[in-house]
Amino acid sequence: MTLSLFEDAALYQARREELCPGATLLRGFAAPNEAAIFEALACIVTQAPFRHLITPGGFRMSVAMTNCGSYGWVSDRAGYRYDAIDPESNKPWPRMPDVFLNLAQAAAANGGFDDFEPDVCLVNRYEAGARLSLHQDKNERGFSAPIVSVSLGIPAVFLWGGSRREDKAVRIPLTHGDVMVWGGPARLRYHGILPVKEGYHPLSGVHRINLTFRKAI
Ligand code: MD3
Ligand code: FE
Repeated sequence: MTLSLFEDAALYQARREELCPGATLLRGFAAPNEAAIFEALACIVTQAPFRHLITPGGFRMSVAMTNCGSYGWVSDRAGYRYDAIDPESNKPWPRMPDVFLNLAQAAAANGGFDDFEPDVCLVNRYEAGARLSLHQDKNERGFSAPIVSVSLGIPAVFLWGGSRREDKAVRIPLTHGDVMVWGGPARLRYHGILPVKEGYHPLSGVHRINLTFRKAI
């Protein structure tokens, strides 16, 4: 039997790991909603297809990205920023589906952050070999809201660093359905994803999908 997001808070307690103050790992939290999540994602990518952005330094990112919500995270030769308009379509980003918003808010509350109002969901798609080097998320206007991250599809190894780039990073394996909440003192920690290994998942095929919910503005 599959329990809904709201029926199983007690069960999730058992699989909740507090990594440090402000950082909570909710193993399998998104799994009960996997079908609705992938349906909503299919609708988003018809309007805003995945694309490989160019970094300000001129490199093509190995991770393919799209967004939904009031804003989207974009990168080009001019820099990183949030934009209400998708530069590929010149139209607003697709709206954030209810299943995404409800999941992000329930996870944030579970991690100790009530009233999370994300205005962006960045969708990252990794194929074998794709990676995200160590960075901080600091393009947002403020850092009081948490970041909620949902891992789907094939597994990956998350690199969890400290508040300085040279701080030693811990490796955390992430699998389908895992959700992480990062707020408070954990919000500006360095983090990244090691090159993804080949794999197959029935819902995502050869890909890893990550949903990152943020309050950008
Ligand atoms: C820790 N994405 O899009 S999400 C990103 O799996 C990004 O696609 C990774 O980092 C991914 O910027 C990791 C986990 C995550 C997100 C934000 C954080 C971890 C974080 C902010 C602070 C500390
Ligand atoms: Fe990040």
